Amino acid sequence: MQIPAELRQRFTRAKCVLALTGAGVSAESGVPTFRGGGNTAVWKGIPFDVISSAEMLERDLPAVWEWFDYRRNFLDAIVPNEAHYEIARWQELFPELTLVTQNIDGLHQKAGSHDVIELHGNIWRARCTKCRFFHDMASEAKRPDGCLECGSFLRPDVVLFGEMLPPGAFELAAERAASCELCFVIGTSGLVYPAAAIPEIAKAAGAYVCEVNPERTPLSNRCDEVLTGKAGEVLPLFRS
Ligand code: BJW
Repeated sequence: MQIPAELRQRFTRAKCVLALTGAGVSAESGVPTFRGGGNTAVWKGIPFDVISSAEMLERDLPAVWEWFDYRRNFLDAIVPNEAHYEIARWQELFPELTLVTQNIDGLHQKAGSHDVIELHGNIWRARCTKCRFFHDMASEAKRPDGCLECGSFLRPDVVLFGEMLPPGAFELAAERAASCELCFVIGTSGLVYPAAAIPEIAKAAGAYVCEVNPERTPLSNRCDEVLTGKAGEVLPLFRS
């Protein structure tokens, strides 16, 4: 594949770029996506949109923890791939780069990206259900049993279906989307809102929007360019 001339020219000249990433960017690291390949992730017979929901948290917090503990253990051995590293390099390339991710795995940060806007939280943090105190679990072998501040129940600091996004996260991403020249949509099915509105906001404000995905998505038709392929293979092509 070759990067089309117009996109390459825009990439070379751009000063203000935004990238929205989703589960597909971590796929080449071995992290399963939620909906890829015609399948939907299932945990012990429970579809992920049921186990990862506000309703389930209310009904069965230990089951939700079991699902997230399993995933943290799995992610512990996972390392970033070329796509994460390439996006991290873009920080040096563009005067302004905003990285907005729906991923909770922390792999962008592991690859060196900073100031990442995490729309759906981070699996390596817990937060108190009462006082909202945050607990970093990345450096701890064992998850604390209760809040170290007030003793109340802890929950994963991730955004489940039916929950609000972290205060200010979407607003900041939307503001950056409205002022970027070039917007990349990488490895997301574009089905989950409000995250999927980010490229729409960028497009409406005049940005050139480029999707990178092996499959077409509901966003594809509204993009100026669709690069069909894996992020870890496509993104390095911008360097050659
Ligand atoms: C590759 C690749 C490779 C493979 N390279 N690519 C408007 C309309 C209808 C419904 C709603 C709406 N607005 C809000 C809603 C409700 C809901 C929603 O959007 N539902 C839709 C599914 C219909 N949204 C919410 O509930 C959100 N909250 C909210 O709106 O609050 C206000 C509110 C409150 C109360 C009531 C109503 C509204 C919160 C959404 C939170 C999503 N959380 C999850 C789980 C996080 C925790 C966990 O991990 O368990 O976040 S869901 C899951 O989907 C996860 C992801 O971040 C998110 C997006 O998925 P993503 O990243 O796109 O992954 P996939 O698997 O879908 O796609 C992978 C893609 O990669 C595919 O396209 C592949 O082809 C591609 N790929 N290999 C590049 N190598």
